[in-house]
Amino acid sequence: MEQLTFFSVPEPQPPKPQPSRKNNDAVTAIPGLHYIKDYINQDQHDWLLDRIDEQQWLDDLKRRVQHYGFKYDYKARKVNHDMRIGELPEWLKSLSQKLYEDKHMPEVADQVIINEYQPGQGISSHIDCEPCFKDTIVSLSLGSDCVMNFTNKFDKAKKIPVWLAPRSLVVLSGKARREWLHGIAARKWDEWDGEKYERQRRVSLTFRKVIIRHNEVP
Ligand SMILES: O=C(O)CCC(=O)C(=O)O
Repeated sequence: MEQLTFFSVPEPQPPKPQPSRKNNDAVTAIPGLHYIKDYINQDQHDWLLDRIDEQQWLDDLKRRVQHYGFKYDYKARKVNHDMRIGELPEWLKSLSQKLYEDKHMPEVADQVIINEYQPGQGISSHIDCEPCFKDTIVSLSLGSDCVMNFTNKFDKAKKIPVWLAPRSLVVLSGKARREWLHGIAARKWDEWDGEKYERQRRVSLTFRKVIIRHNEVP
């Protein structure tokens, strides 16, 4: 009887989400949306998160952010040559290059925003500034799973959730980028197939190519 104490009864595990089928539905319903599971491996994931956490976070929004390449002005919804920070750091440059080589972006990204979401934090539904950034926008998820909600710009009743797993990529181009808003509800859990999933800290890297109008180049 005493020996039983050496064996711990495994904690019941929360059900693991099975998102692929539903994301396949979303990918069919939203032209220009692509979801790539396991784009990076766990070591690359952990290495990236370590690099990110070595950098300075800005906390002028409700969530912490880091801007690379160009600073983006959320209030004015603009980015111009004066907002150039410089080249992407090496650890982001190689990833931008890989996204281009893997044909997820038609050009090498020159702007990256890193968002950190603690449980309870989100991002309001939006379409990324169209005059600021070229067509394809790619976001890589680290840390927690979460649900990103897509809402059709012409028919707000059309809402489609997409499950974003850590190490996955979501690619927005064409209609997915211009005709669907995307956002993450500010809450501590997500619901999927009738089950609730608690969120952990999530960090995302969003890659964009800035549009610089010629009259703005010094
Ligand atoms: O967290 C994400 O995956 C998306 C971030 C985003 O939509 C943005 O920075 O505009």
